Parts: sequence; C-alpha cells; structure tokens
Amino acid sequence: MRTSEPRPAAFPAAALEFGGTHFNGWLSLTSPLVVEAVARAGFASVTLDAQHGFATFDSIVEGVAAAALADAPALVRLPAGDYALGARSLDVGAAGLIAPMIEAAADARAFVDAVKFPPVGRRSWGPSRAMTLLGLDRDDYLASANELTLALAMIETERGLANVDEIARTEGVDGLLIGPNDLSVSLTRGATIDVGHPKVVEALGQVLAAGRSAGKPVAVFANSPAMASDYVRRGFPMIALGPDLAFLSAGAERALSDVFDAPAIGVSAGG
Ligand code: 3PY
Ligand code: MG
Repeated sequence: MRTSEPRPAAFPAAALEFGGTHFNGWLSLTSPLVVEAVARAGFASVTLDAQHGFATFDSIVEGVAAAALADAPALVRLPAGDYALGARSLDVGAAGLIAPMIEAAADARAFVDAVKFPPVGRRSWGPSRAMTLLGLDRDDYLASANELTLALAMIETERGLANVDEIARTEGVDGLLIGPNDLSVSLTRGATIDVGHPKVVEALGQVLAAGRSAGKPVAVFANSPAMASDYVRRGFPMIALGPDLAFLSAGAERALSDVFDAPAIGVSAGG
C-alpha cells in the first residue's frame, strides 16, 4: 500500500526561471540529519559536496532520501571529472549534478555524455531508486529524465571564463554555476582568494551575459549571507549558500554569546 505521494525530488531547469531567488544549502558533512535539518530550515534545495566536502556514494544515497523527506531536491557536486559518480547519483535520485572546473566545450560534452540519456548524451540505464522516488515507471523516467535532472557546469577558472559562451551553449548543460573562490585564485594567478576582487566581480557580469544569450540560468556560490545578499541584488536566480560547517560554527558562536547577552529572567541562585 502506498502511504504517501511521490516526493518532488525532480528539479527541472525551468524551476530556476520563474523569478525570485532559489536558495540552495551547501553541505559538506555526510549525516542525513544535517541534510534534513538544512532543507527544513527553508532552503529550496541542497547540494551534497563530493569535491571538497565529505560526500561519498553511500552518503549520497542517504542524503538524497533525507532531502526528499524535507521535500527538497538534492544536487551532487562531483569531484572534478568524476562523471561516473554523477550517473550513479542520478540513479539513486539526485535531482541534479554540479561539475566543477569546466573549462571548455569538450569538458561540458564529457559531462553531458555521462549524465543525459540519448539523443543528448550516452547515460547508461539503471535508475532504480530514482524511479521510486519520483513515482515514475521505466518509460516515463526515460522520457523525462533529461528534463528533470539538472546538469550545471561550474565556471571557476580563467580558461572556463574565456570559453563560457561555448560552454553555456553546449546541449545538455542546463545552467552555469560560478565558483567565485576558484575564480579569484585563477584570475589573480594565485595571488589572493577574494570573492570581492574586481576581476571576480567583472567575471560575474560576463557569466551572467553568457547565460542570458544561451537562454540558461546562472547560479553562484556565496561564502556568506552578506555575499548572498549582494548576489540577490545582482539578479542571480539561484544562490548556493554554505557550507553547513559555517552554519554550525556561526550558530555555536551565536549560542554562546547569547548566554551573556540574554536579559536576566529572575532565576534565583537557590538557598
Ligand atoms: C568556488 O567558489 O570555487 C567553489 O567551488 C564554491 O564551492
Ligand atoms: Mg571551486
């Protein structure tokens, strides 16, 4: 007996285009409890980070399910070039993939080849968990998977920026995601890691323009709530904020300082 409706684990690119800002919670820790807590805090989706975070295939299996419990699609950021993990993540119900360090159309094609079914790519069949999560049968999943699963190419190097138009135009790439930290490292030739550096700020406009002319959404990673506010003002439709460790540290610091800032509530010392 079915006890609940299928969870909306899908995440069509069109979801990013209806106006407003989509906030994604960026997770480096592997506990499904963390995934669910961040999703329930109000983020519209989460990212399980297998590049610089601790996500593994096993934690992705659990994380996708934990996000589904909170009605949030889960994206997976892949280790650079690990498109096999991308296809496996989609098989277990990830709603989309983020490929770091995409620098040319050939990189974008290799990504798309692994994660989109023909005729767009060459993804291999085997989405058992994804079909269950979405409540789709085999034919319906095959017919809709390319649309329902998002493939985001990260632009975060000088070379990627130089080739951003051809990357954005690659069929099967559903959108771009800017990595401002790596962009700073790359554009300043390793001199500084400053997401507010003028070269990084200029690059934001260039990537937004490439997305606009290809008709694809451009997302950005924000290191802090202040950066996220700035990106809202710049009109990004999707902002990834995190990581969870920063949320945890900020919450812990806040809890401790609140102990001393709280007004007295009249508890007597006893006696
Ligand atoms: C970057 O800013 O370089 C990122 O990859 C965000 O995680
Ligand atoms: Mg990066």
